[in-house]
Amino acid sequence: MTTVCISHGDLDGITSGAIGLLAFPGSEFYFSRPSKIHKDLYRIAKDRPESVLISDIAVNLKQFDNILRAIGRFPKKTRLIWIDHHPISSSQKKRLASKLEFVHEVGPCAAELVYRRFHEGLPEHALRLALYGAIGDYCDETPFARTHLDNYDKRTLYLEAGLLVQALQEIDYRRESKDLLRKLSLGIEPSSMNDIVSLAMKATRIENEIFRYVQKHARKQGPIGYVLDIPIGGYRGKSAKFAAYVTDSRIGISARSTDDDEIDMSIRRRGKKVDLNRALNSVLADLPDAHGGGHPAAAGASVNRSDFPTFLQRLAEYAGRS
Ligand SMILES: [Mn+2]
Repeated sequence: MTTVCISHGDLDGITSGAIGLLAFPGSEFYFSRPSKIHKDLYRIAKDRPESVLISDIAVNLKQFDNILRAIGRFPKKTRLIWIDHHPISSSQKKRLASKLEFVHEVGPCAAELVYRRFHEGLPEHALRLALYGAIGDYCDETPFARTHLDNYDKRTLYLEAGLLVQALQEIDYRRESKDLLRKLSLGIEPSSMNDIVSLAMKATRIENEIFRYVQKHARKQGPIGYVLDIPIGGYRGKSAKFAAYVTDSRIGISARSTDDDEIDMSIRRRGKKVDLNRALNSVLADLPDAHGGGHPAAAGASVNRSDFPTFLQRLAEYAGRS
């Protein structure tokens, strides 16, 4: 019988997954994401695992029924735990909680929630991993994070977490991230991983170039600053933030044209006025083939290329009202 941990590929996903491995030693580990978690669950159900821990995967509204069906495929005695911090409606939360152990809170990062759920018996370095996750997801102002950051020298923890945040910009998410996750669960510090340190330095130099690129190329529409097709993969969240700053806007977007004529966006806010997740729910509702969502401060969306101007205009109007 096996236990399985499933998590997301960003820093909060990796650290929450690494804490999961400490809580369920010897687990299989898989990366997933909201758009494919139902398929992964179908596949994993066939192995009839003893327990499954899912962390940092948002519950996808559009796949909700498929997710419930996939959960129904597991044997009765499989222990299913889903720990997440992305916004979800209370009715969906209730329905999910009737099928499995659903640990959910908006505010803390997933790594904090996984740590708090299993903290008894976890080694000391699990707590550091929870703090790296919190820093990675900008969730470092919760009572838990504040208290524990204060127990160490928080400047050192920001350095360690910063190395991970930066290196992840340059890492192939499936293979190398899995290695990284295993090392973190063993308690190896990022500053002791030579490959991570040099990737982090490389990523930081690239980031500085990107800042200058965005300074030159960002455009402004009302309260939105956006940049289209930065000439490098990744760095989307960062370039979105830069686009807001250099155009003195409340919302920043880094947009990328895809091969199938869509515009794929990372969206960040500047200041705390606009709830991006809510804004997208409202703005995307009647745009054909459009989808997106995320957190109040960080989100993603995708629209048909021809709808991009309409999208910008509606989002600008929404931001103007909030
Ligand atoms: Mn997260």
